[in-house]
Amino acid sequence: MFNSELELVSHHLCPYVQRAVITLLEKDIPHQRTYIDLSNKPDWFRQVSPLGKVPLLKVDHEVLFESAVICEYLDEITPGSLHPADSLMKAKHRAWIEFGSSILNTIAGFYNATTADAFEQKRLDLVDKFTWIEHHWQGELYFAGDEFSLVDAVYGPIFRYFDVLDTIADFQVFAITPHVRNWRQALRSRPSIQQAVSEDYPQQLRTFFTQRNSYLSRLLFLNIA
Ligand SMILES: N[C@@H](CCC(=O)N[C@@H](CS)C(=O)NCC(=O)O)C(=O)O
Repeated sequence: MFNSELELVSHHLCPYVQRAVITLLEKDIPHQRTYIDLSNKPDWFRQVSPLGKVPLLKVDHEVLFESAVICEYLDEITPGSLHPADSLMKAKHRAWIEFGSSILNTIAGFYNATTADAFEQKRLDLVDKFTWIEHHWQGELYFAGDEFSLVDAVYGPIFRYFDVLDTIADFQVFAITPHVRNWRQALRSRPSIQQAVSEDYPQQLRTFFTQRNSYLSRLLFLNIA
């Protein structure tokens, strides 16, 4: 079927990298992973990464960037598909994947907010975004029914943030979104999603949060004290 050597240039906490790892695992694709320090990017990485971001996928001597592109490529080179065949449905899935990226930006705003007001505003933005999904939910176990899709590969890493955030406080982000809560639970049980990060991911993410010098860092400090 497919003879190229694949290497995913990665970072332990990156949710965009996780999308690619989940796709690799779902499609059972042999690959290597190389982890880099994003606060001290190696020269070889700067030379091949146009945006200076992970994930990158090296395919023999070619380099792909942008997680959505990488996931679609991995999906296309292997049997079966994690995208719908119908063009309109495929476009819809891509749109909700893009929405997932905007949720990730809001999550970053949430853990970086420096004041209680800014933090609360980001919390409300998250509630609002998940409420959009709730109102448009047509899925069952997964986004497209019983079949796992690339949309699920995007939201698994999003929900994973809240597994750690839930240990700090109850931020009530999913209080009014029962379908989203069930979806979160289904994705948490999926082996590819569980295996997309290392066992010490929760501790690494907590450490990352404490280093933000943000409102959440202070909550975490109080939580530990
Ligand atoms: N749109 C990109 C976003 C990737 C991204 O933001 N990666 C972050 C880590 S999670 C990164 O590499 N940041 C390094 C930097 O911006 O310097 C994608 O979907 O691949």
